[in-house]
Amino acid sequence: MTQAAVTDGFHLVVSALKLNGIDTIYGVAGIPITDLARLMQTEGMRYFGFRHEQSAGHAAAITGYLTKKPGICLTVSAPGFLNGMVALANATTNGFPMIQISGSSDRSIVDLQQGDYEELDQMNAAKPYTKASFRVNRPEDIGIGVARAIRAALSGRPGGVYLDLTATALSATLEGGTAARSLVNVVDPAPSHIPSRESVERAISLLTNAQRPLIILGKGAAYTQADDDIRKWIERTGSPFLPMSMAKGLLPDNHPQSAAAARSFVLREADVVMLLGARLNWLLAHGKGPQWSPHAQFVQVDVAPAEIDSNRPVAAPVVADIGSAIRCMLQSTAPGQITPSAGWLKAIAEQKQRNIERMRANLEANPVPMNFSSALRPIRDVLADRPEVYVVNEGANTLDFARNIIDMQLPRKRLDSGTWGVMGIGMGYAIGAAVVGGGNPVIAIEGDSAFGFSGMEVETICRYRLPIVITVFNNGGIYRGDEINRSELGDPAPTVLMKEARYDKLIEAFGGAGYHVTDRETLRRALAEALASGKPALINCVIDPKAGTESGHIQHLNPRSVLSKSN
Ligand code: ADP
Ligand code: TPW
Ligand code: MG
Repeated sequence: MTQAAVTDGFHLVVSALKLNGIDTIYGVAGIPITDLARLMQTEGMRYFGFRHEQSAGHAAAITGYLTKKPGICLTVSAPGFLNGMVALANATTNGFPMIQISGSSDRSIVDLQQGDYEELDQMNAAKPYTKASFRVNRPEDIGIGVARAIRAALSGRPGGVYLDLTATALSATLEGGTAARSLVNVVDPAPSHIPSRESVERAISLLTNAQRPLIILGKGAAYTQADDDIRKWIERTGSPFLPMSMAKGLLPDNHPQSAAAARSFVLREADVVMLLGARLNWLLAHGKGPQWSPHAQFVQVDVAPAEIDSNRPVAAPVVADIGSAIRCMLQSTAPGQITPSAGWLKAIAEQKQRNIERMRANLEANPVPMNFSSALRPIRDVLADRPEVYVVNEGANTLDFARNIIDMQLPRKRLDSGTWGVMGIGMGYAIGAAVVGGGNPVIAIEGDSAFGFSGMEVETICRYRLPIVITVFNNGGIYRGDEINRSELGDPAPTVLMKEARYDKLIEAFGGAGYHVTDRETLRRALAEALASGKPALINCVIDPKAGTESGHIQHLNPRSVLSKSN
């Protein structure tokens, strides 16, 4: 920083962030951080003002995932802070590096609960949802506070960090020399974790003896950005691989070793499974039956030691960062050393073929009104020639179908509801990807319910003129649009939304391009035109209200009353 005779907390925050290479901020302005947002702009940072802190937070989280630098969300006190917390907690759950910075009210009043404006003990409220939670009370601690937040967000398993800045610290002044000396340039915030030699040898020996190996790629592997080595490793082992949803594209979905089209078969039959940056959580049925063989043995590469044995015993843990682990494994494995049995590869190929045929039939069908497959068909075709486009995806049926139908060709292009299956990430992720995604366009494939959680951010998208095309899969409801009200009163049923809703009109209110489509040819043209324009657009896709299933593909997690009339 230039050494003025005197500076203040606002300037120190900006200098501390810039010193550490952070130049993009998402937030909502208000007391006490309005001037901080202004100053960020003055000082050459990009500040994106949102309509709701949750979306700003989601934009920050996905920025962290895509750039391996903590994404920053800036909020006001109490309610603004809490609005951002869902995104911060979601970042922690998904392992995305993010820092939420919130201004806070006068501590002497807050701590005695004397009823200050927006009073809340934010630092303690944030603790259960974050990797770390800090409060800066004095301007001379801003440098170290920012440094601690960056290191906590990035090291080990990345996650969310909360940094509380009191109004007092922000406005307090400090002598220029003291201020400059208080700043901290964080050195090597995510140091490599080299695996032990024994752990690598144990893993290789298990894989070498496998007949039916399987490699599962998770978003930890995508986050690592060791794309070339991961590809080399998969090809060297000749092993079938399954990408978890956000790891799609790490190797292209049409790679011959992809077993995605034979997913349940390979989970059930594999004898040695290597988990690369994927947790054995609900998304993998906890590694247990009936989806998994009780005899399968696991290799797990993860930077978080406590993740090992979380759901099932792991025979060969490799605690390391994935980049280092894969490099070591490549060095210690000769080509041809790990070879799946021919029978295994043949069985997978046959299974894939059968499933691909079935899917092809669904994609060829052209029902009126459109269903999920037929509406995704033109999107899939358009994206096949545009691998650089980011795909944001949320909903239930809209999520399940799009995950299966839309092929990804490049790493980290698919951004979705993730570990929690959360609704509301849509516009935040889309904006974050548009901002830090190298100028590539974004398509958000949204259920109509899912879109509603962050829909007001279309104004933000239009205000910043971002190249985002939103497709709303409008089936008039959560899961389905045809549920009937079972009461005597005339209220709509719990899962029903307005069938006739014209989401396209919403974006027109802000100068964006709206399209209303009821068939797949019009959808194809609308999407091609919208993507080519590079301007904000929203395509309202009318989908058959009867097309979906309740809870999508996770119906088994949805408890139903055995007594109520509703069954
Ligand atoms: P998915 O949902 O795609 O299955 P998860 O979020 O469940 O993926 O798992 C990601 C795992 O990757 C986490 O356990 C996390 O600790 C791990 N991870 C994240 N970054 C790295 C890294 N650089 N090296 C090793 N493991 C990592
Ligand atoms: C924050 C529960 C899971 S999926 C979903 C909800 C409300 C919406 C499904 O309807 P949509 O998709 O988007 O129209 P489709 O194609 O099936 O019709 N609140 C939060 N997160 C979750 N997951 C829910 C509620 C839910
Ligand atoms: Mg819907």
